[in-house]
Amino acid sequence: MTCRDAMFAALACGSIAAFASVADAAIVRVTISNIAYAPAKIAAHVGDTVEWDNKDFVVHTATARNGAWDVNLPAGKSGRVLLKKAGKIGYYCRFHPNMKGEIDVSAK
Ligand SMILES: [Cu+2]
Repeated sequence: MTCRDAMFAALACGSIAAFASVADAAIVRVTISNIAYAPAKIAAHVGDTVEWDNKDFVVHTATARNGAWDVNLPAGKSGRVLLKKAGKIGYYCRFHPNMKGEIDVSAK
């Protein structure tokens, strides 16, 4: 039984924190509505995935200013990126440059 299983089974696991940092990559969700990212600023860890959920009726993107990724987000669709490096990454929408977001990626 893994530590994670034990947490669900018994609500107690002494090493859950250490275990979680290795195995439990999170999905950090950002909603897009009314031509804006919400929340605009998020914090995440290396190995986490960011998922943008486009609730608007127009296409958006999440385009990293450093060129690391460019996620196309058709109307009503979602898209993901895996965070591979620590550091602050600013991003924007190629179609609506006023749409701005930031991800503060910390090491594990
Ligand atoms: Cu857009």
